[in-house]
Amino acid sequence: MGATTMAEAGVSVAGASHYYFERARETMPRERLAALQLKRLRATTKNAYENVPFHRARLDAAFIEPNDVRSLDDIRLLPFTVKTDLRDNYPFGLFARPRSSLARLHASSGTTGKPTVVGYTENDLRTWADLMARSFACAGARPGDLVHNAYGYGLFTGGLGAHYGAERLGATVVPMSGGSTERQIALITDFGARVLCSTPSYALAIAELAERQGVDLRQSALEVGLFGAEPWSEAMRQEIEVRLGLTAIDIYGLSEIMGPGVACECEHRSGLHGWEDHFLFEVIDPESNAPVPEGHAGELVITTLTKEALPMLRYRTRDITRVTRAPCDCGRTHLRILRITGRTDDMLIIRGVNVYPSQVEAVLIGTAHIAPHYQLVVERRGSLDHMTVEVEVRHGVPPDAFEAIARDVAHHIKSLIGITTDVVVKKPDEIPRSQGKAVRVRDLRPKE
Ligand code: DLL
Repeated sequence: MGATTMAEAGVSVAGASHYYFERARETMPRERLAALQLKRLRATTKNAYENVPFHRARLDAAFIEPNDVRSLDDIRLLPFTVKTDLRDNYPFGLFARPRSSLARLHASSGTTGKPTVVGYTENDLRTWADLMARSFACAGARPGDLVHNAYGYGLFTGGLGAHYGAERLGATVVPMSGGSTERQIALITDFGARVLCSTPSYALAIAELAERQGVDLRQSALEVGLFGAEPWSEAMRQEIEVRLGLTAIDIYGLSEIMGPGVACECEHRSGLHGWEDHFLFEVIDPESNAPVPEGHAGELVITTLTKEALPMLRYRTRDITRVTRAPCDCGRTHLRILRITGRTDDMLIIRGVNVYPSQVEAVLIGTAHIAPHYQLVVERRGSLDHMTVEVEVRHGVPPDAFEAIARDVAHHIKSLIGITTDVVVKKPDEIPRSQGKAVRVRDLRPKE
């Protein structure tokens, strides 16, 4: 894959100066993009069919051969792949290449049973670094920038994914990983990082400790943050921007498909460009499995188009979003995935009302005296689910104000989301802080 198109960088689109890592690819006319996708979809289906017995058996059972894929709409002939398919074929059963020819493995933390293992060939790693470099550039990072990488290194794809992408861009990386927050603050300040990579919840934890230490990160060199790996709200974005003094950019990805860099916002921040030369995106109704019309919400389904080691056919991400193919002012032609509002498996049904944690977050962050840290505790009371919202006051709020704050928060949640909740107001620092993905829900309901 020809990656380095630095010579084409800094070109002008509609009067504005835009920087692309791979301009020709990123601004490719949609018809050409579709033709490239079809060619690659056929190759991917062939790779899966010929090299993964699991996929071959399922395609055979559906009487489909790779040659039957003649148009992009024919993707609907292919069966879906779900997370349990990876677990059932643990550890390497879905790999299309012998383990000995792979360059790297990553794995999910696997809170429920076996971890999910993913593998990469050298080419897969090269593509991943290119797409992460493309995402960095799209977000506003530039060659020569200092990138402070606070995504966790190790089996999680965040750390190494961002690391090699930043290097590929031509930036200087500080491979910090998560944790040691005090040290993070010192190095961000001393080295003069312009770009910060972390989960949005950890970015806030960094901001908070800095404020307590009397370090004003708004005066630091930080200008751009690439935040992802967990759902976050527009309200959270504003909070982070105000407290860190940077532009907060949303970046999306998942290990089963690659890792970070599947999609990323540009400076216009009106959806995340999904890199369609390497992935085919669909949005379906998670109940009926039928495609939803463009712009409607549904479950994001992704097919990899170039992955050698782990081709994925119609992977059910469980992430809920909408997409638009309308042109973007940045000149990129790749579709935009709107902010992920939650996961099908995160959805809570409280007395018949469907609620995502991110909706509660949006209400909390707009409320006076409340710090942007919270947990939702879900219990079964009789035959009904009940939610307790645990919030934390900002420093300096006196305990005799807690009761009124609790009433205020409960009232806002009731009027904006329509559910009745108990609200427990805690003192500063009583809600656990994350160094990676925040734990937003404590589900105490009996397991079915
Ligand atoms: O979280 C990869 C990643 C690392 C993405 C760093 C962005 C930055 P997994 O651990 O496999 O991979 O988790 C993937 O996290 O299906 C979503 O539910 C969620 N997620 C990731 N990015 C976002 C985002 C990485 N920007 C799962 N907004 C996905 C909302 C996100 N949810």
